[in-house]
Parts: sequence; C-alpha cells; structure tokens
Amino acid sequence: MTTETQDRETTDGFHLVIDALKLNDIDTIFALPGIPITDFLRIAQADGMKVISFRHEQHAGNAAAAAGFITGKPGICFTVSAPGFLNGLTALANATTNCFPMILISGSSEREVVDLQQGDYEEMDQLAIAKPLCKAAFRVLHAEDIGVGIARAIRAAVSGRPGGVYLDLPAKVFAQSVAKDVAERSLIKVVDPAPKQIPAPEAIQRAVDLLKGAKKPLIILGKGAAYAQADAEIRSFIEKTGIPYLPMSMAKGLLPDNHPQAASAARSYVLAEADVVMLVGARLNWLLSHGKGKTWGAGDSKGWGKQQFIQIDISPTEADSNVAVAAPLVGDIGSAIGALNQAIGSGLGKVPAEWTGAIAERKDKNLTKMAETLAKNPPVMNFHSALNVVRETVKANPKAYLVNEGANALDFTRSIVDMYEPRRRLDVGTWGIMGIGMGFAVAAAAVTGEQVIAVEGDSAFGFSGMEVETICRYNLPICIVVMNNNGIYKGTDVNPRGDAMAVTQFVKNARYDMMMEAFGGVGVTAKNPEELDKALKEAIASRKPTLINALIDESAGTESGRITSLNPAAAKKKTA
Ligand code: ADP
Ligand code: TPW
Ligand code: MG
Repeated sequence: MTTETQDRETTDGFHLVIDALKLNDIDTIFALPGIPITDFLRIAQADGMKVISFRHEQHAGNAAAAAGFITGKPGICFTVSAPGFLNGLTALANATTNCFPMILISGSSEREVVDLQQGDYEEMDQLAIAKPLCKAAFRVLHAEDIGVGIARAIRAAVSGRPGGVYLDLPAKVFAQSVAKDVAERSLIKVVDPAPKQIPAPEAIQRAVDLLKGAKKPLIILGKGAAYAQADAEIRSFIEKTGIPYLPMSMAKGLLPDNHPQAASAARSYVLAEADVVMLVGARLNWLLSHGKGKTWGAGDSKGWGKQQFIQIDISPTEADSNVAVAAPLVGDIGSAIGALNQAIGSGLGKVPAEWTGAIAERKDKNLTKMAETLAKNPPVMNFHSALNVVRETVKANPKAYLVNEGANALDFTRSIVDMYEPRRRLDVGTWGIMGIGMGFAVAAAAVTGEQVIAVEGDSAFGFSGMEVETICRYNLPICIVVMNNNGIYKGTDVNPRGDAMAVTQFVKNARYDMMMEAFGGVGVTAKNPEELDKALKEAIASRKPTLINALIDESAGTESGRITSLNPAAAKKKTA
C-alpha cells in the first residue's frame, strides 16, 4: 500500500476493499464513478488495479458478467447508490439468469437515514431490492467486516451454480479507519472458491446404462459446459463415444463447429429423432422448447417426445424442471465427464451407423444448401452475403471473440459463423437481452487482449452505443459491425396512419460509423461484401477501434428473427 491517504498505524475501508480483492487475485474493476466510488477507484488505480470506467453502469455490469464467464473468476462492478445501482441491476440479474459469476458492489446512503426515510442523497434500500435478483446479497457496516463481505461474495458467486452477488457498502464504511493489525487479520483469502462436486458412482452408472442402450443418442452442450473449462474431458468423451452433439449458442466452439460429430446442420432432425439425450450444462428452457412438443418429435405442440434425458448439472434442482430426467448427474462438469470417461473406458460400443448416417445425409444436404446461399452476391448486401465475410474472418482468426446481439443479426450469425475455440462466442444468452454488446466486447478485449468482433443489429447496438467512447479511450482492439437494416427486424414497416414513422423503423441510412470517428476511432461504411472484407481485415491488422456500418437490405429480415412464434399476434393467427 503506497498512497498518502493512510498513516502507519491505521488503514481504511477504501484500502481494505482493494486489499481484499487483490488477495483473491482480482485485478480488474469495471465501474462508473461518483460519490463514494470516485475516490475508491482513484485509490484502486493508484494501487495498481486495472479500472475500466464506463459511460453507463449497465455496460460496466455486463462487462463484469462477461469477464466472469470468460475467466471463471467473479467479474467486479462498482457503482454509486440508487440510480447507479439500479442501472447496474439489469446486468446483475442477467448474470444470475445466465449463471455467470459477478459481484455488483454499490455505495449506498447512511442506514439510519435510509431506514427512517429521511431523504438522504440518493436514498434507497438497495440490499432489499437486489436480493430477489441475485444469488446472494450482503451488506457490510464496519470496515473490519470488509474481508468477510468480499470473501462471502466471491464464494457465493462461483460455488455451485454461478451467478450474480450484490455487496452493499454504505459510504461511511469506506472512510472508517481500522488498526493495521486488525485490518490484516480481517482479510480472507478464499480457499477453493468453487469446490469440485463429485457425482455419485451410482448416478454415473445409471447414465452409462442409458447411453449403452441408446440407438439414437445425442449430446447437447450448453454454456455451463463452456464455463466449466473442462474442454479436453468433454472432447475426449464425445470422440470416444462417437455420439453426435449439438452446441447451444454460447457452447459453440467448445469443439470446433466443423467437427465431424457436430449435428448443428441437422438440428431439427436430431432433436425430433434422438432417443437418449445427454444435457451437459444446458437447461431445458425455452431455448430447447422445454424438452417437449413438436421440436422433440411429439405429435402435438404440448406433447412429450420419446426421449429419455441424462442431465449433468451442478444445481441439484435443475433436473425435472420441465420434463422427467431419467438419469440426473449432479456435479461439476469436469468431475462428471471425467467420471464418465473412466466408466466407459475406451468407449461405449459403436453408435448405430443408421443414426450417424441419417444425420450425415441431412447435414450434407443442408450444408450444401447453405454454401449455395452464402456464395450468392445479391446487388444489395443481405445478412447472408455480409455474414459470409464474417464467417471467413472468424475462420482466419479463430482466437477472436465474437460478440453478437440483435434479432436477425443474431440468428443468422449464430447459424452462419462457425466458432473454433471455446468460450469465444458471447451473446444475448438465456433472456435474449439487447444491450450486452459493448459491455461484453470491452470485457473480452480488456481481460484477454484478443481481437473482438461485435456483430450488432442496428437496434441492438443502440442500447450500448455510447460505449464506443470507452472503446476509443482505452484503445481496445474491437471491431463493431453494425448490421444496418434501418430498424428493428426490418426497415420497411409502415405506419398505416402515415403521420409518423412505424415503431420499428429508424432514421434511414444512419451513419453509425461517424459515432466511432467522433472519438478518434475508425469508421467505415460497407455497401458490399468486398468493402466489408477490406474493412474487417484492416481493423484486425491495425487493432484500432473500428465501426463498420454494413448496409443491409432493409427488407431481408423477418419479424423477431427466429422466434416469431413467440409473438402473441403470430400465436393468434395460428389459432384463428
Ligand atoms: P444454454 O443456454 O447454453 O443451454 P443454460 O444457461 O441454460 O445453458 O444452462 C447452464 C447450466 O449449466 C445451468 O443449469 C448451470 O447450473 C450449469 N452449470 C454452470 N456451471 C457448471 C459447472 N461448472 N458444472 C456443472 N454445471 C454447471
Ligand atoms: C432489453 C426486444 C428483441 S430483438 C430487438 C429488440 C428490440 C432488436 C432487433 O433489431 P436489430 O436486429 O438489433 O436491429 P435485426 O437484425 O433483426 O434488425 N429490450 C431488451 N431486450 C430485448 N430482447 C428487446 C427489448 C428485442
Ligand atoms: Mg436491425
């Protein structure tokens, strides 16, 4: 500790928070200043921590969440009280929903005044508000409890099912002085913050028996599998068993998308036909049609398919959440897959060739069709011709992070752009939330130093667009590609009254590239795949903050992208 704010015998809350974080190997803070956080951030920076200062707390929070997913350590976000806290809360709730470890630490007003509702500066009972939206919430009232507060927050964020944690620090705690010897003893280095959870041998055997009897087995990898960092064990299990697999969106790249056992190009076929499905860190939520209905080969939309499920999850209450799970395997994915690998020895016996053959046939057909579509170069650039360029760019730069949000801009990117490395795809996650773009991009670049490519719908980009200043300020290697189709889903909607623009339309031909130029970055407009390719190559070679305004046929998208069926209006039409 080197700053002049302390004397020899005592330290204070500011330093204790920093020391507690450092002691637990946390070296990066995502934040937005204001009382009492400004001084805290200054001291943290002076003490050698990396502090990334944002323009809106939601994006600082999203950055912390993404850092948590990428590193497996809780990402840390600091905000001021009431409004700053609330701005960060969406990110905290989203992190919890996605099972990403993060800690939101907010300054707060004085308890005595808040509890009597006497109208303090930015008064709010933040702890009570945060509680239902995160895994755990704590408040520290005495500086000597900071060590315990940070330790509990870290453990809560990363142990078991990871998630968001809130830590409330009333302003006066920062200024409290504590004798140095007391302070030192009060700090806790968390030992084994995310302990292994070894699944029971009989649970392993149950799963193996089920797989042995399967004629049409399928593995589904979710973002929990990506988060677990058990890449080699997972790959070995998949290759030893020969079972076809489907990656969920953020599990893409856990095994390269061009792996021979990848079944993504035959997704609807394998989901409808499989008899035994092993879920690895993936929930049977809306993204998997709740495990039933037509997607799963059931006759009607509410019926059950013929599948039997094996589910590996660290959360013991996840099994049976939507449909019966025949073989629940509670444990961390590394331990569970490790135990399965041991139990099956050199393999399970061959997956029936009828099954793998039928999948291969469909894959070939669909991949050929996709290749034809991608090869087309229509006079007005569309999602396919633009994303074909991004596809080749990622192929040539497999370590690059791909951040992705939007509706069509999301769905087309997910299916067109192959991923080759684990945890490189960061997207809208379980909620399908807009606004993660720039926060996730900043985190990926700041934490890993790798190139980031952010493929953004023009609406999606708008939610966090002001953070281009942050990107320029820290000179981060981020290339944003705005898929500019003049609106939400499409730019062609009409307001039948004609007295204002339609609700999904934006200003035509907006110059998003100029937003990047405003802060000293590179802005480019790309009207065709050649221009897009050139701009992407230059961005990656220079590592300069770049925004490519990719002009996309405004009629090319569909309402809500691939989830049109969730629209009440569409549902009404269907039942009418
Ligand atoms: P996706 O959206 O990709 O299908 P989900 O977010 O629905 O994935 O599911 C992730 C699941 O992974 C959660 O149920 C979570 O409890 C689980 N999980 C997270 N980390 C681990 C881990 N280390 N070991 C086992 N399960 C994990
Ligand atoms: C926090 C609802 C889902 S997708 C989307 C919105 C507003 C934008 C789609 O337009 P975009 O993509 O990005 O231009 P494209 O390619 O189809 O034109 N608020 C939040 N989250 C969500 N999901 C919405 C609103 C939504
Ligand atoms: Mg759009």
